[in-house]
Amino acid sequence: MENIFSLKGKIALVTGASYGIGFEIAKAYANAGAAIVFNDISQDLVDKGLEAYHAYGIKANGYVCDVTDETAIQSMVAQIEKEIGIIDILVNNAGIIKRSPMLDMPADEFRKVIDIDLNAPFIVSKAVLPSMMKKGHGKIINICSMMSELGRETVSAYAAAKGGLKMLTKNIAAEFGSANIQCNGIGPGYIATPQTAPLREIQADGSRHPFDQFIIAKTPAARWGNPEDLAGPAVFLASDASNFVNGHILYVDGGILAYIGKQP
Ligand code: NAP
Ligand code: GCO
Repeated sequence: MENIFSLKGKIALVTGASYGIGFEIAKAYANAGAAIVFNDISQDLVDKGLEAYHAYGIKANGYVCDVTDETAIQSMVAQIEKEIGIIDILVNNAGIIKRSPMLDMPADEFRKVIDIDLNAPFIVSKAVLPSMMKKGHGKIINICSMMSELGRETVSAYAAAKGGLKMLTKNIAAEFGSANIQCNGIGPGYIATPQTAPLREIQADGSRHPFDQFIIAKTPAARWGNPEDLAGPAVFLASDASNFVNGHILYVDGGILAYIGKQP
């Protein structure tokens, strides 16, 4: 059984993986035997990421690349293929969120979230698919969200993007399944990373942030997730153990989607 979860001999590209969820997924892949390649938006972040991987004894390869820039992504993938090898596993992790009431959100902010959270996974997937097809196998894992299924005030752009990413996942599965390429999603619940730090800030009176308390009440596990909680599901979807799983969004949410919420 252990072998079917092994990533030995595989090359994994995780976008936006200098820290946060992407970093933990890449770390799990390295521990499962994969060679790690990641990108981030600045050299400073890539250097910080390389140091962080090194601290865990992982020799990662980092590239500065904005995932929304198709030309830059195409040349980064060509460079990776030349320097390291063909990408077997792609995790479209890079993402941002803008929290604002819809009526206060300028259209260009909405577009920026869609660009990074939805257009970029299309761009990066398109860059890696041709070589995966030539090689006869591949894994694409898109990092979706609770907002792939649910709406909430102030996250209109993010929910639209993550809902679209769910359907892009199903479409890549449909279009490339016959080439032995599996495309699935991971839908994390509320995870403690820099992206959600504003929702967990301790209040002036020392109490927990109201949203923090809300999430605890909405989560059967009665806790925020940690990036490490995503490691096992991510390894499963990148490994031979999931070769007949395609177009599936695996929610790793402590039970939020199954639960009406704790009665007041
Ligand atoms: P994070 O801490 O904000 O990390 C996001 C990463 O993506 C950062 O390294 C960021 O770099 C990078 N990035 C942003 N825009 C980029 C671009 N244009 N090109 C390249 N890299 C870019 O977020 P996270 O919490 O780890 O989330 C990672 C993914 O999980 C995101 O897709 C997020 O939507 C999703 N997710 C998060 C949660 C959660 O509760 N945290 C739950 C569900 C889904 P910079 O620092 O330069 O921006
Ligand atoms: C928010 C949070 C969420 C999480 C995640 C939940 O403001 O509601 O940032 O969107 O990031 O996507 O799955």
